[in-house]
Amino acid sequence: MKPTISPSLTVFSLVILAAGSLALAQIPRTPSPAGAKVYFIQPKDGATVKGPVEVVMGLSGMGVAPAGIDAPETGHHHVLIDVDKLNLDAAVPADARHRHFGRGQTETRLELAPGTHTLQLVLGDRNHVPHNPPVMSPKITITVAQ
Ligand SMILES: [Cu+2]
Repeated sequence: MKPTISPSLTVFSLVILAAGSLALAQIPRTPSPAGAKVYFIQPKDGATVKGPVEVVMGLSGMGVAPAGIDAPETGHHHVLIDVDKLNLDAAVPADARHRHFGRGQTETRLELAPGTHTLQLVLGDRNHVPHNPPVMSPKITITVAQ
């Protein structure tokens, strides 16, 4: 009898291959609409402020939704403090320099050490992953007075 490859083994191999390539694939990013923008209403770029720093976050062209909510063209704010480079293909880290506002907050007060700091806003989808294209503010520089 001629040896044949069992069909179930072939299907099994294909499933393994598919699972392997899925693991290698990047986390899917949620599309953002053209023209969407996040920006600082407060503080202003170049401002010297007293701590705690009052931050007011603005968003246009999209809506604010809490993390975990699957609604089109929405996201939640993140403030990046003194962060040079963010990996756009992963969830925003959660630490002292990457602050999440996953309840949909648009205002906060930041306790920052006296001196110069950069702040940047990035919107994240329900999984905290930046949209595609990313909705990020320009980086602003502030000085926190003693
Ligand atoms: Cu988040």
